[in-house]
Amino acid sequence: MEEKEESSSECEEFIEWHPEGYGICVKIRRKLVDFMSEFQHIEIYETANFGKMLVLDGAIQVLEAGEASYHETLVHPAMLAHPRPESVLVIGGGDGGTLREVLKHDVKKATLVEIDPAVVELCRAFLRIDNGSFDDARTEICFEDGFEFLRKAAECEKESSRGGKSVESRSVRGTGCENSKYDVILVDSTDPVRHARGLFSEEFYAIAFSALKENGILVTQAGSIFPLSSNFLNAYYNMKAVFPRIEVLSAPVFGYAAPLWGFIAGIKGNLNMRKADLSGIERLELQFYDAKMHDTLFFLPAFVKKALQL
Ligand code: AG3
Repeated sequence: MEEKEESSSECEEFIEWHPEGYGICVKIRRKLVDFMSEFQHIEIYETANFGKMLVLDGAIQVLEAGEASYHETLVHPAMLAHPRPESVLVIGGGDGGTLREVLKHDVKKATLVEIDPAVVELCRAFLRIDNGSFDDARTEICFEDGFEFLRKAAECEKESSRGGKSVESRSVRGTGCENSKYDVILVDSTDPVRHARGLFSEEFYAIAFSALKENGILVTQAGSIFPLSSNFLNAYYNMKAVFPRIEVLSAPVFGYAAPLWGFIAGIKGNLNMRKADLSGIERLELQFYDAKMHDTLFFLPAFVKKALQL
């Protein structure tokens, strides 16, 4: 296939329409990947002007030039609010962007639970935003449904507290990496459709709550906040039913058809996300998030506060 000029009118366009009747259109230089996996349609493009782009089932997940604000907001406020985040669980995140940011911290173990091995394989080879994080010694990758993974962990835990049968049950039912508790859980999923729907349910949040250590934080990407989406509201109320304290963060994510993207943090125990210790922020070498931005992430448009009764 011939390389095309950026300015060429022959460039193709990729359009993602939202059901509400608006969308985003990106000029494409060429398609690198077009693959139907067991779970979804995976496409990776080289765009004309904004780097590579990952699309799953027609929804843009990563636009290289815009992914920093998404991944940095999902990861760092929680990691900095925790005094010692040693054990981190990432659910979804098969492109490696979240893992890359997590590993900038001094963690002992980062477990990635991704349902679709093809996403990891293709992103590792063609998207390449993981910065080597898939091969980091602290990384453990499980190809499994995130909800199932945590459900098994909860069963394991119940059995071991009943009489120490956990090793047995682990070898029968699990992959072995579900047998621990986490300081931070990050849900980097697709929109709540098909296999990802459960990751926004009250039942999932309850299981995730018990998979956190005494002090822990779960952060999920939660959809568009402006316009205020039903996806966001569902996640918000389901999480609120489980966690004693929650925080809403929002950031502009270039590549998503919404000027503000929402993230919801559920806090367990004695942690204060707004007053996180930001002294280590400089050494993280970030593109979007810094100490001033930290405060900004917690400001919400008035109409959102009103809708959430804040
Ligand atoms: N996951 C959240 C993407 C949601 C985008 N939705 C959409 N385009 N309709 C992003 C994965 C990045 N690691």
